[in-house]
Amino acid sequence: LQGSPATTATTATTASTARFRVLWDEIAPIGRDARTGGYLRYALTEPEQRLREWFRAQAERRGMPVTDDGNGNLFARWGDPDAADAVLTGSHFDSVPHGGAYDGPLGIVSAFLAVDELRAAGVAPARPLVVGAFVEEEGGRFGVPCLGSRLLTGALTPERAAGLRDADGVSFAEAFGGQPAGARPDLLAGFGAFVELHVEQGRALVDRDASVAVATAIWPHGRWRLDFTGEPNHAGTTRMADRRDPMLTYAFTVLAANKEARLRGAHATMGRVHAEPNATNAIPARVTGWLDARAAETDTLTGLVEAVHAKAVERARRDGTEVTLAEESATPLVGFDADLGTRLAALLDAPTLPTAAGHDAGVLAGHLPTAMLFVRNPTGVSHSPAETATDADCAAGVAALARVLEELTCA
Ligand code: HGY
Ligand code: MN
Ligand code: MN
Ligand code: MN
Repeated sequence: LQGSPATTATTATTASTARFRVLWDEIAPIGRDARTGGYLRYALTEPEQRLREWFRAQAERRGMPVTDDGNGNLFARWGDPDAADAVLTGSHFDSVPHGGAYDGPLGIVSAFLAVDELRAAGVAPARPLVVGAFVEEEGGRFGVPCLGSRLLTGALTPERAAGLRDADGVSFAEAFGGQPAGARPDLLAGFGAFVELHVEQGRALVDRDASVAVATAIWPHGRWRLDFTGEPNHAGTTRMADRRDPMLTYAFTVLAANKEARLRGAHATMGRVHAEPNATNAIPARVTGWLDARAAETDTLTGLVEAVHAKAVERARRDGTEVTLAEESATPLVGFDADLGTRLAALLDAPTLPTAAGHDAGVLAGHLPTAMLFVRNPTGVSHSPAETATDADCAAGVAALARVLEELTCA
């Protein structure tokens, strides 16, 4: 392999495992819900703001000046402020409601530790290294995933982002304190590559008995809002034959999504629902349900969503209700840079695997040579308090990231 001599290892040591634990313990308590053990780290709320302050302190501790892109994304830089081919690494702080500890933060903690490993090995990068933290990757507060990276790349307009509202009706602009800047091609032009380290959200690395893998692709995926409208009425006095109950149509649609996904070898769930007026003794006026659908190929995904919509409309006719479908966000198949992925898999002697999870790397892949590293998750569970990773595997992830960053900043 051309490139720099290997001065950083790609495996964990007792010392690097201990270093990981020390830094991890600084953020582990932030936003953790005592009842469920899951995390409530919604974008721009108090816990996530504390993590952003932690980010600034880490950068400060390493003499890395921090800038933001005017969209809520933070960047800490090691190296020449004017060089135009910086290597970016990082991830996100925000979580889904009661999500796991590692999804997002692991990529940021590992990035700072990788900087430490490079410096300890005396590596002097030929091009700058930037650690990034992207805002609202989960879409858990404002509903659009990868909001920060989509704003940065222009995939989402500042106007649409500004108007997005959370469950309390607070807009992104109000939470952010103004209109986001939107696309920053000037900033993007300064990056030569992006590498995101992320906890694996499945069991592939457990099955392969490996600590780290290199990603090959992200499945096409998206989220669609379905609005079911019926006739509000009394739960007791209304005859069954006279009811126009949108909850019935919604329930049928949930089952249809599951069935149509299984028929296609695709994935779908409707994990979020809102009923109005949401009263035990009232037939709802309206039920809003969100479909999360994903498939290995785009046309399979399109076929799945169309089939679910058609089944919902057909059932609505029977129930005397109405249903509309609106796409809230959709990500086409992301094929990571194959040459880069092959090169890194060989460098790390690591397996490669696709993922059905979305990431900021999936957004940036359309603008920069992009790669992802996955770290083994013994439960394979994610978006749940059961998500986990061992300190030794996390330290192995740091070593792998440091080796990759050395390769990309020195080669
Ligand atoms: O939803 C996803 O796939 C990602 O974890 N945000
Ligand atoms: Mn996630
Ligand atoms: Mn994530
Ligand atoms: Mn009454």
